[in-house]
Amino acid sequence: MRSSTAVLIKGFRIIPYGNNIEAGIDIEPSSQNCAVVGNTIAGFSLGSGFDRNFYGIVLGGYDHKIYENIIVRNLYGISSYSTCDNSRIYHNTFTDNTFHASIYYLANNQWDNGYPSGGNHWSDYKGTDLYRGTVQNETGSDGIGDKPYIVDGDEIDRYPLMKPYAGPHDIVMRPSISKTVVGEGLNITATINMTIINYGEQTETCNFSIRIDAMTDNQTLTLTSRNSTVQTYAFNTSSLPKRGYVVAAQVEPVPGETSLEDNSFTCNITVTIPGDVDGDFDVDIFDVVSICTVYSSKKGEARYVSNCDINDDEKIDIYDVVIACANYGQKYSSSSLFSSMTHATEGQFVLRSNPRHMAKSECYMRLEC
Ligand SMILES: [Ca+2]
Ligand SMILES: [Ca+2]
Ligand SMILES: [Ca+2]
Ligand SMILES: [Ca+2]
Repeated sequence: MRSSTAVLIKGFRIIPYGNNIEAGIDIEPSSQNCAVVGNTIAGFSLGSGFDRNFYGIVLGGYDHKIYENIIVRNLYGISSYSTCDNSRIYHNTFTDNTFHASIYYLANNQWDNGYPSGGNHWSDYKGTDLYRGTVQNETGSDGIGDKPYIVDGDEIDRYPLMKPYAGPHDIVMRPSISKTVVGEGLNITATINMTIINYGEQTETCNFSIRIDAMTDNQTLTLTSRNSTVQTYAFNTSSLPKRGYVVAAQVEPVPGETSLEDNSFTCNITVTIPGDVDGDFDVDIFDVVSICTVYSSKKGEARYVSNCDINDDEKIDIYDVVIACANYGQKYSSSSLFSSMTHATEGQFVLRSNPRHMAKSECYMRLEC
């Protein structure tokens, strides 16, 4: 765009066509007050041997708004002319660019839309999200990284998004389970934390439900924008026989929500032979190697793997190895989960469970061949 004022570029998929296309969108320094909204700008990084965008967007001039674009697989996601000031760039997704941004060192732009609206999603952002608020010092997740993202030089996104922007209504559930493999008879309680976060920009009321084996719980939650709550459950396994116990949780979508992949969660907590840290119902060399790989680590350290902490004392040491070695070679056949296998009709087998191992709701399953 050259000498353009108040031009809107919206909803395009922009890809290179021909060799050495320099930019997906080029806003020259003589332009002002334009908007680039909701486009996908997909180039190819250098070295691909095909058509390529060197730059997804080249930004120049003043007072533009660049938002809700997906900028992917370019050499530079966004670059700038030496005249490039007072534009606002937010709610974009930058992913798989060789360099996300290269901005003139004297440029002065805003790389977020303030709080709680937020900034951009950068695929190489490494920060965590434990805090909320305008200076990210209040306890609780909010979907915004706790530390700013350095765009280039002193151009900074103060509120980088933890996931690609998904519209003004988005509820996210983050699960955390203290152990998913537990030794039978070890009197261990798994802690299940489900963090439900309102990534959206309005107050939302949502229905949360969870099933942990036979236990169910339902909650109606009201969360203001960028606020979260943690639902905590304890699952004591001490008297439970060997098998998998289902944990299934979901948050019903709120009106207008489109990003649903993070609204539900399912996993198993497996009760098994003590020492079977990979949960495949045997204690073999793979389990011992898994423990040895993280040997001497403690809870809170990056190397610590809670399933390898067999006695659940928050450290992986000789006592865990001893438990595994004491049970080395033991196997628990999956067939013993079932009391009988009967031929029902041609092409079907009915497996009837041993009630000692299966919940009532899972008393049989049918395989159709
Ligand atoms: Ca945060
Ligand atoms: Ca969602
Ligand atoms: Ca195993
Ligand atoms: Ca231990």
